[in-house]
Order: sequence, then C-alpha cells, then structure tokens
Amino acid sequence: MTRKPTRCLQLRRLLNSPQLEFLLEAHNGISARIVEQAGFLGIWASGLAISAQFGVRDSNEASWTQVVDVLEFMSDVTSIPILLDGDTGYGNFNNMRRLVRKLEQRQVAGVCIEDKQFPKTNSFIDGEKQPLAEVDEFCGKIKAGKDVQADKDFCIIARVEALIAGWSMAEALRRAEAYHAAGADGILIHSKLSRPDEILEFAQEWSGRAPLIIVPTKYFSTPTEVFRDARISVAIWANHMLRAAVDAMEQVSAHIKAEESVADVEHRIASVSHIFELQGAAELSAAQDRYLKPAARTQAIVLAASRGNALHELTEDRPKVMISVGGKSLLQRLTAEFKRQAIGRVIVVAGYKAETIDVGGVEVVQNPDYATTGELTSLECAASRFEDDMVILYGDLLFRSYILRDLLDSPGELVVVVDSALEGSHKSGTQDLAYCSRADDRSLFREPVHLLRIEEKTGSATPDRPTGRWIGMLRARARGRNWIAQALAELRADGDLAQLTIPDLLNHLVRSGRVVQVHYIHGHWLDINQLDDLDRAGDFAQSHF
Ligand code: SPV
Ligand code: MG
Repeated sequence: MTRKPTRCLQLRRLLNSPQLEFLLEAHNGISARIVEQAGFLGIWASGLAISAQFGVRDSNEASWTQVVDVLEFMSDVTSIPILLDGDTGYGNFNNMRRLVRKLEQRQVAGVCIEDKQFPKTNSFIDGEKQPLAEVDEFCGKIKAGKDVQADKDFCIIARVEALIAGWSMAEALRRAEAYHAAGADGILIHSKLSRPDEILEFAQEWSGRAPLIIVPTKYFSTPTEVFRDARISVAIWANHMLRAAVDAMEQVSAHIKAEESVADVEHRIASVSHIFELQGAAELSAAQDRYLKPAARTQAIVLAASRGNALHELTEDRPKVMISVGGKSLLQRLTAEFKRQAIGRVIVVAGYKAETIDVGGVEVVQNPDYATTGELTSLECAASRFEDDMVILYGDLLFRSYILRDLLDSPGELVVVVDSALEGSHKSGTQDLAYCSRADDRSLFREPVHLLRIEEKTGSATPDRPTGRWIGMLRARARGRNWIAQALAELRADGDLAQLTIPDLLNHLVRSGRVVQVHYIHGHWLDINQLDDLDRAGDFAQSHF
C-alpha cells in the first residue's frame, strides 16, 4: 500500500512543481474542509481571515496560541497541506523556533513570515508607513526556524514587503536574495498595486532562483495565464472564503431581520444535513454502529414497478423511477435523501425494465407480474425483507429533505404523510384524498391526528371534506410492520390483492381498528405522472441544494 506523502512533502512538491499551483484561504475547520473538498491541493491560513473570524484586527490582536488553536482544528479535518500566514513570526528568532515546533506538532506544513516588525499591520493599511525588519535580524529568524524543524520538508517562506513599504525593486531583490541564502524555501513577493507590473518585473529579475509566490488580491483582474508565463510557483487566493462568508451572512441576516421569518431563506442556505456532512457526522454514526449497541435500522421500500405510461417515450426503455430530473434519476435523488437521513437499506420493487435499475447500493426485488398487478402485490414481493422500522414510498416522489426527516422523528406505529395544501397545487394523476380526524392547524404543538380513510378523487361531492392529500409515503415501526403483514395476508385471503393499492391497505387497517397517524406537511413535494410534471420537477430539484 502506498502511503500518502506527508503534508510537508505535499507542500514542498507544490512549491517545486513546474506548473502554477494554487492555495485558497481558509480560516477555521469548516472552511478548510470546504477548500479541500473543492479540490484545492493546499490551504492558506490567512492572518487577515483568522483575525477577522475572531472579529479582531489583523494587528496581532489575536495571540499566536489562539491562531495555532484554529490551525489545529483546520489540520484535524483536512489532509492537504496548510501554509500558515505567520505574520512576523510573533516575536524574535526564539518565538519563531517555538512557533515552528508547535506547527509541526499540529501537522501544519509550513509557515510564511514577513519582514516587518511586531505587532504587524495588514499590508493594505498604510503599507508605506510600516517599518521593515532589519535584513540580518530577519535572516536569523529564518535560520532559527530551519534549524529547529523536525521534518526536512517543513517549508519556511520569506515574504518580502519592500514594495508594499515603498522601497525600490533593487531593495526587494536584495532582501529576497538574503532570505533565500538564509534558507527560505520560497519567496513571497507582495504588491499593493492594481496591476501586476512590479510582480512581473520582480519575477523576471528573480529568474527562478527559488520558488516564487504571489497574492493577487489587488491585481485580481490579471489573467492567470500571465502568472503562468511569469513562472510563478504558487498563487494564493488569500481572503475569498472569508469574504464570501461575510457577504452571505450579511444578506441572510438582513433578510431574516426584515421578514421576521426564515421561510424564504431556507432553500438559499446550506441545509443542516449538509453541515452535518461537513462535520463528518457519517463517520461518527458508522463508529457508533461499531462501538455502541447497534441502533434499530430504518429501511426504505420504494415501489417502482410501473412504467409510467403517461410519460410516453421517456419510459420506453426504462421505468419511471429511472427517468432523469436535472441530470439525476429519480431513484438517485431518492437514495441521496435516504443517505441524508441515515437510511442504510434501500429495497426497490421493480417490474417494468427492472434490468435498467443500476443505482448503487440498492437491493432490487422483482414483481414478475407487474403488468397485471398493482401496488400491494409489489409490496408483498418485499414482505420477506420487512424490518421493524421502514419507510414505504412511491418511486416518483420528489420532496424536501425535512419531510422525510420529520416523518422519521414523528411518533406512531404507522404514520402517513398528508399534504394539507389542497388548493393551488398542480398535482396531476390520481389524487389520494385523505380524510383525517382533524384538519391541519399548522401550529407548533400539534395534536395527534389519525387517518379516517383515503379516497381517490372522483369529482363527486362527498358530505365531509378531505383534509389533505396522501403523498405516497408512510412509515411503519415494529407493530405497524406486523399490521401491514397481517393485512396483506387478509387481503390475499379475500382473493383480490392483485388490483389493490396502498390506500386500500390503509383503509383496511383503519377499518380493522388500527390507528394510522397523520403527519401533516404543507407543500414542498411533487410526484411525476405526466410530461408537465417534469418541468416542475426540474425547477424543484434545482431550487433544492
Ligand atoms: C493575509 O491573508 O493575511 C495576508 C495577505 O497576509 S494580505 O492580506 O494580502 O496581506
Ligand atoms: Mg497576513
């Protein structure tokens, strides 16, 4: 087994790579993880961004140990190298030695120090007024760091601030050369101009004596090709994660303040489950399965045997569950939702073109008589695999994640999801109208509601009014599972199972005195019956990230 190179070696390789490489800024654990997930090969732990996320100034107001603590979180959740923006090294050569030791202990791959004086100020604030360090003193700091590092590949980058402070190109080059001779593994040449001219001139004069690093914050509009042509080793996008986060937070907070509601922002911001993902929740639940008594597993049973005739040629070569919505099949979308809710076992009851179901991680059960039978026969085909906690649903559903999550949280042995938004919906196909013990009062503290019956919409007026529409999703716990198994047996004994539907099963259960709980929702789902539904589904899927 080949081992991944150490992070120090990874950083060294980026520095020495013949092509232009990139680091992106991160300022805490979650942003570091996002940078790695975006595909970057290295992270810039920016002094500006780390101080800003603390809400303090980039003037060494945060202590160096506070910075190192942040680095520890960043390092723990990533595997790519982190280059710390170590300001001036937080003191003299001795502070630098201790910093290097502490960074190595936390697997930080390198540190960049700048030739200014402690406490430093950000280069873009009155750069010209900032005193530079003495060259010899700064060289001593570099040497001290190099002498103390334990890993030969730990990188020390020397940052030249001469151009920022208004000194000449000759002075910048003189300093870079001295730092290189003192052992620096690379030179960061900084500029506050909006054009890259002085950086390019420096690069030309420097002519590859050591890897050259730049921070195009001010000359951001320069085409990246220009840096490649100038043989720059590494470009650092130094503050963009922080600025993106601040912008998003300002917009969202203003919106919530004005609206006094979060209803409208919910789908513009990261879902809570995505946050869990970034926190590595899946690893913890896998570990819990290993180290704690295994919790009861929830399984999903997807009824997907039908072709979906009203979709015409779209289902010529595949069942409805395999048609694509926004680049992903309905089944892929469902399995992603299951994964989000930690539903590990997925059973798909297939019939029409069952062989085309190729979504990873699902168990396919066949209903060989799909052409002449209905949903209950399909459900019966999965009966031998029933477990004590299961969600049963139609394969043509799209829904917001919270619907399944809330269903899993709701009490009851058997719970059906009913949409109380009857008016103004565009639902096509059969409507399974639900008559329940109470209408949805949409209040926080809901009274228990149970199902009275489900009726297919016929257009004929009935004396009582439906309180919603069953969306095609239910959940059964251990006793609910037994009720279902028993009801299937009874209906089979009656001899008419083949043509029956899930609503028939639910009505049978209610008639037998079983309590079927109702979990109300209000919109935020759709099913796909006709071509028209597909456009809506595309929009729905897109707005759902
Ligand atoms: C930082 O990211 O903190 C830097 C780069 O040092 S700059 O802000 O451009 O000085
Ligand atoms: Mg900085």
